[in-house]
Amino acid sequence: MLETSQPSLRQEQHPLIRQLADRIIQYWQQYLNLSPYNLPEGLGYVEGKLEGEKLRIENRCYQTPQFRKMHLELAKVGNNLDILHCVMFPRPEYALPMFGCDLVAGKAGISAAIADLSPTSPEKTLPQVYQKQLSALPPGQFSEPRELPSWADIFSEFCLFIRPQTELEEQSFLDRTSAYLRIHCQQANVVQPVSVRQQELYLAGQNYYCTKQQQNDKTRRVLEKAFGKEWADNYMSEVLFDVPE
Ligand code: 18B
Repeated sequence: MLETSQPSLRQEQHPLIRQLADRIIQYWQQYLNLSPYNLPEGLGYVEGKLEGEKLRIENRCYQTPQFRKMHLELAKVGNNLDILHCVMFPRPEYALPMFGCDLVAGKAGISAAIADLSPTSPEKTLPQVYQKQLSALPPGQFSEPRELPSWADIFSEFCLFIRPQTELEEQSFLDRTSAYLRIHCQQANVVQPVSVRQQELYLAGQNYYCTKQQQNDKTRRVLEKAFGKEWADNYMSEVLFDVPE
């Protein structure tokens, strides 16, 4: 049996994080043919100390015929910080973008909600069918958009990066992110493999994405404080944003 029940940390997370985690697992089960994916030894569940507070990390990982690795991570720092992180890495045979999202909740609520389907093509554009479907979605109303940092040139024009102000905005974020994920899973089920030459180019696109994500100092700082620099380096390059061979 494939273990797809929710991780226990989930129960202690901000409601939006719980809902998005549920939705992600639901769509993965509904649309894709999941097999287990084994993370490096000892990195499924980890605990560290961040300024006297416990940092707990719970990972869920799957693979499918189209995706080399689909990673859902929940993290909790004491009672101060809840984090959801999700990335779907396509197999290089498929010219698919990267689905990624990050939710960060502090005591005052969600400070960062980000979701995107990021291009991996040499032109750094999304496939036309994605552009068409994403353009057709209802835009959602968000009163506080956030500005992307300088490393973030990997994201598409559909990247959603906001600080939700109300529960209604939280639900709009959930709806739009779910739609991104649904479109992506549906496309993955009909996509045809590309030539070996093209595969190299798309793999280079994934490499670029990972290299840029590894420059996120806000993620790195949380991990470094709890586990030390060496561990954080290894975790960012081997678990969060590993570059396929
Ligand atoms: N991320 N995030 O995943 N990050 O992993 N995240 C933060 O309110 C963690 C991804 C992204 O403004 C913040 O400012 C930890 C993916 C962007 O400079 C914290 C983990 C995407 C920003 C964390 C994690 C992504 C951001 C600050 C491992 C996008 C803004 C919160 C579990 C697809 C960066 C805030 C900036 C912010 C932490 C994006 C604390 C520890 C997949 C763009």
